[in-house]
Amino acid sequence: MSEKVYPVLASAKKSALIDDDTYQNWYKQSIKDPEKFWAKHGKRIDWFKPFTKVKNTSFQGKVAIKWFEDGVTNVSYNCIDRHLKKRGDQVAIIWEGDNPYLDKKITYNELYEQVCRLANVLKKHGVKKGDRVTIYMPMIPEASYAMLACTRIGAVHSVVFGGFSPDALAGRIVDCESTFVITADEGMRGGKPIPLKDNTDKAIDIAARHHVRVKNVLVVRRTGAKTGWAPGRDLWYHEETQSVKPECKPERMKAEDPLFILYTSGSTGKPKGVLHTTGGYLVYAAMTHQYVFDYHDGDIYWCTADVGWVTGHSYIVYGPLANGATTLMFEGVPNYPSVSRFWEVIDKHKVNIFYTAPTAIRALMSAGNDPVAKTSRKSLRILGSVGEPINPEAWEWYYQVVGEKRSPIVDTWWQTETGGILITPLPGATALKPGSATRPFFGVQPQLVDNEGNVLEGAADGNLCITDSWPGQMRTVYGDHKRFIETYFSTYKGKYFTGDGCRRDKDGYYWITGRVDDVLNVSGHRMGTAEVESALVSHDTVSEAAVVGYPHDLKGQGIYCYVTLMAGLEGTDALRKDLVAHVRKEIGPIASPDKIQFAPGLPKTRSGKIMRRILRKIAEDDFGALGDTSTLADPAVVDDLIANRQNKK
Ligand code: 6R9
Repeated sequence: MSEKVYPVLASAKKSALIDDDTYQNWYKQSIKDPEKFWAKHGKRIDWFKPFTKVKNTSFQGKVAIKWFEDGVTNVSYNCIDRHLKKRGDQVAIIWEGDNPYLDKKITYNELYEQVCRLANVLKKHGVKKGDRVTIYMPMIPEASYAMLACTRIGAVHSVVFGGFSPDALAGRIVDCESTFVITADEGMRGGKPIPLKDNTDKAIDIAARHHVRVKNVLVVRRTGAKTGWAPGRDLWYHEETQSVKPECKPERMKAEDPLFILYTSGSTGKPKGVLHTTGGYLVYAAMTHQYVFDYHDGDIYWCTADVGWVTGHSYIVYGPLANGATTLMFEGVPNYPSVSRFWEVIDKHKVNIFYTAPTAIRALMSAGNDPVAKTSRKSLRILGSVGEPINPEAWEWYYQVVGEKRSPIVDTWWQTETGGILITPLPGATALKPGSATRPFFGVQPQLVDNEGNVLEGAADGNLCITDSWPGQMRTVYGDHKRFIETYFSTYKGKYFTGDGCRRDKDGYYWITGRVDDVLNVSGHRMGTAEVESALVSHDTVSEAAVVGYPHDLKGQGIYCYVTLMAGLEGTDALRKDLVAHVRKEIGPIASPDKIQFAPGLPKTRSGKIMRRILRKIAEDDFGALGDTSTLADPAVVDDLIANRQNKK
């Protein structure tokens, strides 16, 4: 790993909100007296009724996490209403279409009207505080209106990424018993339409078979494509929003009232409904957005994530809008119409802060420097990275070529579960090391433990835990608190276990080394090997499947599947294609297997456990170091697996 150090840039230090002394000071305070620290920073949002209690959290026993619990507030009020006096005419959202000739600017005044109207539509159709609303949308402003409208009336949104299949959407509708869906006729990405309404129709049929009946579907007309229509159930967004008043009083919400559910993959079973609540989440999202990106009033800020992921929730919508920022929302993809698109959008809208993912950086890096060099990028001040470890080569390219050494890179480590950024540099405070997420944010106490749970001090390599709560932390798995405790607080008793491996160097910098559980990170998207396996075995021809990740130049990790067919069947290329299509249909294109190896047998222990360690090594073409195979029930299967490996170098 690179150990190069880049000192804090003088230019970044000059204007910075937080310098290194302040960081050290605040960090110490935040650990020594979290009550006092968060009592102060909890006031950064407006409360209808101020909180008097700050922190009431326990990682032991039943695990109960409460922040600012007797405070009353509303998220949409904080993201919109409180800004109107000062910045009603300021742009809140810049929308840049997939088609470079399409864009739109929405002021805070306009955002207020749109969100109020939509909130009234929800109410008109019977959506009440606490009800779950599923949002399955392209990257258009209406996606943000939908999220904010839910928060205005206290409904709990569940945003489902537009790239997910009808089956995956149905599973998420059923799990939280959502009876109202907001979608669009189609989405547009890279010039290609995505049939969101048709997918929704299919998902609703599947959900009905599981006894969850969706009452209404509100449809935004994005492309004008013809879609199915169920009269009485389906409603046009443009008609409904005109039929209601442009004002809607924000609901009084307790700090610990549920705000949203976001499904994410774990190492076992179905995706979990990560539940975030109102007050602590918003305080943490807003505070990290301000300090991590050194956000100043008037900055143009662009996060390229999709609102279907947590990064879109916290750093396109809630954090920036709570801070009264101008947030750019991009409908398209980095390479359409050309690989200069990101840099052209930066120039077009004079973007100051740019936040993207290593997978995009690597893909654009592979297109060479010319597509970057022909753009100006003079407006850029801060660069950010999120979603997976950034390899030092990609970091250097981002820093040298994209940022021309003028912009610090904040490599931000966090998770759906954490609500906001936990380990990150601060632009004016932290010397950078390419590939390291560097130091903890205020109030965050990382700890490394070995596999037996022994605490590791100083420079060490281990499993990353967090020992105490921060306001943005998830509160439970929706409908399954036991699973919450088991997943996060049982591996190492009384600690939040992140599932990530991590190294701490002699300077106390953290280097995330990737997941240590059976979760893959493919192009920054989290996926459980178990999900891909169950998609594969649901195919008629498959009797057993085991899925592992392997290093992939562009995606970070690729998906390698070992498939055992039903007796008498032969593995052909046609069947491979069929299996790939099947997984795409079951989960979505992001889960497309990269390699499929037909395996007559899988390496198992005598108790029947698949030895994934061996499968990972073979997928990496590194079978010289298979380790101990003596516990295998049938060591001969390994020879066959090696002989037929799909990643031969
Ligand atoms: C925000 C988000 C979380 C997992 C996490 C880790 C990986 C995210 C990272 C990073 C190294 C970074 N991850 N950011 N690894 N450096 N800066 O991505 O949430 O989709 O839940 O994924 O992503 O493995 O555990 P989520």
